Amino acid sequence: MKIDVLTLFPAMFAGPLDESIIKRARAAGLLDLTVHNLRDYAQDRHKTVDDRPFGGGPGMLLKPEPIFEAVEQLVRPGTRVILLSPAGRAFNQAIAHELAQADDLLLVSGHYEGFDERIREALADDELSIGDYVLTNGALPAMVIIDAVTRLLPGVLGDEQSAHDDSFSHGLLEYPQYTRPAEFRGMAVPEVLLSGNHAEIARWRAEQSKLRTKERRPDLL
Ligand code: 9D3
Repeated sequence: MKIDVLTLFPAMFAGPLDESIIKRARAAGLLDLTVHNLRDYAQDRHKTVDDRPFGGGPGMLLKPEPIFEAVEQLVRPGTRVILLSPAGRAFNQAIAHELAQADDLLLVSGHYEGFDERIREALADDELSIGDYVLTNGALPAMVIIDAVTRLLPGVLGDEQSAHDDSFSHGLLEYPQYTRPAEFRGMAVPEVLLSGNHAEIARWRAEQSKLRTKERRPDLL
């Protein structure tokens, strides 16, 4: 998959996407990621990318010309153009699966008070938020989405981890897990896990998952 990112903060992307599984996916050619500086597409000698809202109000808006120029240069047939903003629909695992089916993604990171509405209307296939909290810009959300989508691409995770993932993500939180030692600073591992009774263990885990989900994330039930 090809992912292009359009951002005012390209330097933020160095680091997080050069580690671990994403690094491997890129090295293997499974993810082809390019980060573009929105300012490079500005049309005037001051490299202006934002302006004040008509009608007044606080803050600045990303102006249309640089984003139209960039998107028109970067899209190919089959590219899904996604705006990142606090006003987007809430990103989740189902959307990650959906995006993993696309040929190409172009993620457009927001900033300031938002986008001129014509950017949404004319260019965006979708608009996503990663949750209900206020960040300074859309760069971290872009990285979150890239991470969640990349690990779903065929060949990125080993078979073991993929299968593990499928069997555990039944929409419940994970049950408590323990490794050695069986007793640590007076804290014992639950007896059932040492019993070797796999039916009992499965029953215990299912029950713990449900209890934990009811306690912490009743919205999932
Ligand atoms: C109208 C007041 N603010 C909305 C809550 C304006 C605003 C604040 C912060 C507009 C943009 C931003 C920067 N954040 C993002 O661009 C962003 C974001 C976020 O802040 N939280 C969760 N997901 C996302 S995706 C992009």
